[in-house]
Amino acid sequence: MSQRITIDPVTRIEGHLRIDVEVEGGKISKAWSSGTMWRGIENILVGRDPREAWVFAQRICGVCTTVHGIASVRAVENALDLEIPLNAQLIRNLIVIAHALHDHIVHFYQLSALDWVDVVSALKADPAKSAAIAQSLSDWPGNSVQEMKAVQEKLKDFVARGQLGIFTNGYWGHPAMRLPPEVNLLAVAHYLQALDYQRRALQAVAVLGSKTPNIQNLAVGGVANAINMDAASTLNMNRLFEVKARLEEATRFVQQVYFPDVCAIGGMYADWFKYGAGVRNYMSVPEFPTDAKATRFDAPGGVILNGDLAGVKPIQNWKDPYFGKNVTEDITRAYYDGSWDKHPYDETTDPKYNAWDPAKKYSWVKAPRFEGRPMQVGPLAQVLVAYAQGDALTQKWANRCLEVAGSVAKAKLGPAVLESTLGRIAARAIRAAVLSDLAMKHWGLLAENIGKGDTAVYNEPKFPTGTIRGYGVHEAPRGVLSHWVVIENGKLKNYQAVVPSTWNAGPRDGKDQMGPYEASLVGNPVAVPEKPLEALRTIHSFDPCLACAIHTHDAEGTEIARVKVL
Ligand code: NFE
Ligand code: MG
Repeated sequence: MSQRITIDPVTRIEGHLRIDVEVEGGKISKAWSSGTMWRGIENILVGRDPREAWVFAQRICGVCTTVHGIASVRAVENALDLEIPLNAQLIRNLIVIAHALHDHIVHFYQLSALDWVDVVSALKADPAKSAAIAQSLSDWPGNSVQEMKAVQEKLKDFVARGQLGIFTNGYWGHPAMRLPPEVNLLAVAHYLQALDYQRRALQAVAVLGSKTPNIQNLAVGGVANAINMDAASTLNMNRLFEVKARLEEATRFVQQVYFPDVCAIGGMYADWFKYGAGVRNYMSVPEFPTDAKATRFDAPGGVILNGDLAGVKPIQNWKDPYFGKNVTEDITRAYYDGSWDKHPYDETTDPKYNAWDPAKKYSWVKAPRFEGRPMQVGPLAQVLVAYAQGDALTQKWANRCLEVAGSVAKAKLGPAVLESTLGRIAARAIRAAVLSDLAMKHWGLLAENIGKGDTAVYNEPKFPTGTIRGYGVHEAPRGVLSHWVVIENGKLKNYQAVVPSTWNAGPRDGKDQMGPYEASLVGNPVAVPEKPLEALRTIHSFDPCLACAIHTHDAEGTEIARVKVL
């Protein structure tokens, strides 16, 4: 007999997501992913000046604010064929890297680790053993016996006062939780330290962007950071070194804590390399240009179909028609007026809500397609596409992680195991480690270019009469982001954002092809239907951001179990 479970809302994510699954014989047989809110920022942009679009677009999300600003200015620059100065590229790159380091640290510790780490079990740990395990993984100074003891005391105190706070509703003691108490304690210690180090990465964003969230320094044509080494209120030596110091702190945390934790804990849950692959088409776009014209990139883009790494097809640059021509969005199963699959330039966004109905329309998220196919985007796609193209940094960190996980699991692990729930989490740590190396490189490129006396940051845009079109791509923390603009006589006529969580969280399409969340859930085990921890593991591995994906409705269904979870 099959059993229906509705998880609504899915929490420890940004926004409102509902997941429905059918469980048969302890395994998920069917799944539906529904975004349950609609905001309409694309429609707000129509009629506006393209130079100010980024300020509004950045408000699409409170988590990845910067990325929508970046994609927006790149879209307008693409439509104008406007080159920006090298300093502007590099300052944008540094903001993007710093923001992503913060985002990845938060994803693992705050948003997904507690699906694997049992906080309550940490009370039983021997702090000396925890410290010894932590010290065997890296020489991070926060791995001392005193640190582990202090964290355990803090936890004991919470529990004694009946105040587990944000930890209250976790699935503690669930049979799928399998770490020894000592590993749980070290992970809780790092959870608390992560709160501090993610903040340091964001401080670098704030120095370059004037504030965060929602940076202020972007412009169509470049950035608004005046560069003058001799002035107090500009980007000067002090501020450059402030950025460097914060990036170094975040880098240390990523390389000495986040990366080793994920790879070692991954090895202890190695069976989760078997579940959650789902859609095995992957896409990423090139990122981190190292020249003003954006012809060379430090992270490659490309497409992999059906998990065929050897057949990877590159996306060369931000104007490559292979990407620009082949993206569509399908609304057959989404709450918009009509039933079509259209290129973003030709799309409309006409909200039309019907009751949640898995046989018809059931989500506010549109279903993006590439050459008609669902695509998985995100760190896993970034890592596989880069690995398959021989990217040295990605290969270095991916191989290191697979070695650590393999030695803990006592198995030989190749990159193919990354196509899984656990692989998605590992890929994020691998990507973060790659970014941490790139942080120093791009800081050096900026310092060197300024050292040559180049202070240019802006080229003024000029809008022609008539119609122009363009798209801006960005490899955001959750994957491929693209903004598409149609500009008529200097005003926005159409604005479409096709966002990472839209690619991954989207519903079925006109051909009934499932989206990545849905496909990845099918086959997952569920030990206790009232506590569907395993489904959450897979969904959280994508780090859903529904504010991004849909740019409040709550449907009532008939179900056996309806659960709210931490
Ligand atoms: Ni709101 Fe974002 C975008 C998504 S960054 S978090 O764009 O999805 O990954
Ligand atoms: Mg959109």
